[in-house]
Amino acid sequence: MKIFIQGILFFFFGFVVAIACNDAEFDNNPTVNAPSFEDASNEPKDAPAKPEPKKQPESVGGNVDANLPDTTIVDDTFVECAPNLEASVYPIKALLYELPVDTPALPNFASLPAIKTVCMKQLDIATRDFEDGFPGVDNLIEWFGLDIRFKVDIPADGNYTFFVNSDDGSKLYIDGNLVIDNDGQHSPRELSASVNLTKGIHSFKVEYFQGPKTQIALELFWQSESFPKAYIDPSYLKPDLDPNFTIN
Ligand SMILES: [Ca+2]
Repeated sequence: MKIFIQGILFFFFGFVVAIACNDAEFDNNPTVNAPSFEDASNEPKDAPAKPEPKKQPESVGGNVDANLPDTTIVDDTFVECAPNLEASVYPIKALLYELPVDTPALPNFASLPAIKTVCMKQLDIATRDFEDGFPGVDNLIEWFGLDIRFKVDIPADGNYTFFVNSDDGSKLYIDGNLVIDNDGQHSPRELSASVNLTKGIHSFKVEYFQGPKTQIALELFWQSESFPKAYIDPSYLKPDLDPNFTIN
């Protein structure tokens, strides 16, 4: 019996040693190969270690090449509106309308069906070609209109001058009053007007339309006795949260 047990132990021990050797050989393989690789590169021995190549993320839905740049967002002038506009960096909401070819001036937006709600960071579109269109809307780069709403937190009582540069037409309303009429089909044109405003929140509306492609422009500047002409800093821009001013 004793011999039998010794035999079993001997056999088992031999088996464990065989596996351990196998593992050791596997673990040592990279170390064994490494010197010959380094020697072949002729790098000085004291060269800093090469950084490990970045591990590629596992492909989830097909053969996506992780090295390709993300080209899905090419222009963030107009984006899908965030659920919480107050926390969004795109707080300016606009209803988008398709217009008939050869529209000569701003339409009455209330009489038209809007096709989309889009959001913007700022009215800072300097004159440029517009070829990227709107998120989720195909090939709308001319003959469209935007009814744009937002609030401005006026920092102090005073006289403010506003400037609107647009291609094509635009109108600026503050608290329901027409302040600048820059309407009509035209290349970039800047008009200005001054108004007295009290400190606090005021409602702004900018109506805009793009006539023939491809050039667009839509810039809103302000200026007061205490600061020079500039875009309205985003910290003064607030969303218009009117629940009726949206489409889904
Ligand atoms: Ca145009």
